[in-house]
Amino acid sequence: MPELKTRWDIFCTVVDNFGDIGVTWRLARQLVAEHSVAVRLWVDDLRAFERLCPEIDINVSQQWQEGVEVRQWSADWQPTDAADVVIAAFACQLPSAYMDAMAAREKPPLWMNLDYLSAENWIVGCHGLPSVKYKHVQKFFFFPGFQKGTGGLLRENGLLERRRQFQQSPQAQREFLQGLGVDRAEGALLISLFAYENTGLASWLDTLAGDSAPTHLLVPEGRILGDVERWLGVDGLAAGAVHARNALTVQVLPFVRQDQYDPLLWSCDFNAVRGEDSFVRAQWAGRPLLWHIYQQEEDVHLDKLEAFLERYVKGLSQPASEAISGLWRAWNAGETMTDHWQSTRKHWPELQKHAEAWCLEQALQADLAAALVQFYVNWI
Ligand code: TRH
Repeated sequence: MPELKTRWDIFCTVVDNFGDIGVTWRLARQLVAEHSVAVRLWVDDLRAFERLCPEIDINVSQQWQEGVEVRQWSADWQPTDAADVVIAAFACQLPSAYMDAMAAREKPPLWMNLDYLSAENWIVGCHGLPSVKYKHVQKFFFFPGFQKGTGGLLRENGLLERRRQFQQSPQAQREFLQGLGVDRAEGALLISLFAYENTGLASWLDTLAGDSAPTHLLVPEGRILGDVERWLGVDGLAAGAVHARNALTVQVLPFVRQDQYDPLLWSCDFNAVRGEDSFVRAQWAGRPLLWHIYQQEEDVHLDKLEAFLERYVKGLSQPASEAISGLWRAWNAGETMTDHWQSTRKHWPELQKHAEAWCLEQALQADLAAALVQFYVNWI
């Protein structure tokens, strides 16, 4: 008799942007590909999903993508049986009929809340703890993180090896970039820019334009384009646009599918990223990065920024640590970037080495999908 696969349900509400679906789609695929479990991914907004995975048919309520059963999570919930493992991503509220279905199972499911990523220390104490109960079904906290005792980070099998091969092959990089219409100018520093609106951008672009060395800036279509337009003094920037200002070439890219975003990060010397998933992917790229953190009420995101920086700069010399921290703080405050960028460039080789070392250190932890499966195994 074939062994019955464990069934997992992942619930995702798209609050805004792409991080919620970005994380859950990545996790769902990895669980299927590497842990042979059956996954249903319930998503309330297939339009956001379609940007990451253009094969998604937004008019279909049930479809299979890369082995994952994708279900439209509509307001009008149809009765369905509960899975063995239930993940509510980012504290989303499950349909009440589904919670009843969980409680009606002979053996209740393992129910977890997959939380937001944070480098703060308190998450170690909370990871894996019981949370609320619905009837007799216990919910658990599951915290991704950068340190031992957390749920780790999403990292597919062989990711770093694929990245290394790509970065060692100028031809693979050239072909990939050419596919996006990018012809990298000889000797230019290649930077990708994915960020929220940012008043500090103009000063950074001024600095890059006035530099003695050339920079080629790649900007996937998104929220930062308005600031780029204002700086360039043009309207209606769209994918394909290329504008040169002194030493700086700005090129707008299409928003690439999620599996193409990795090679874009791997190709660049420096990546400006945001939110959660792109932030983690830039770390796996092994290159220096700049994080635009997702803003939260009462500025609690600033504590998260500092918690990450405190961890990240360990092992850097004092001046390099101050340079990169200063750059990140200025970016997240929307302040002038000039001096911070210049100081960062002074410590470039050290920051490059450090980015690779940080990546390897993080890869020593179990990845998040494996940690979830292990949590389930320990729980049974
Ligand atoms: O889009 P984000 O800002 O997402 C979020 C959400 O706002 C969420 O509500 C919030 O809680 C979280 O941030 C912290 O940034 P993030 O997380 O990096 O997600 C972006 C996704 O888009 C990621 O999976 C990478 C992907 N992406 C592409 O697939 N193609 C692209 O061209 C780019 C630029 C990104």
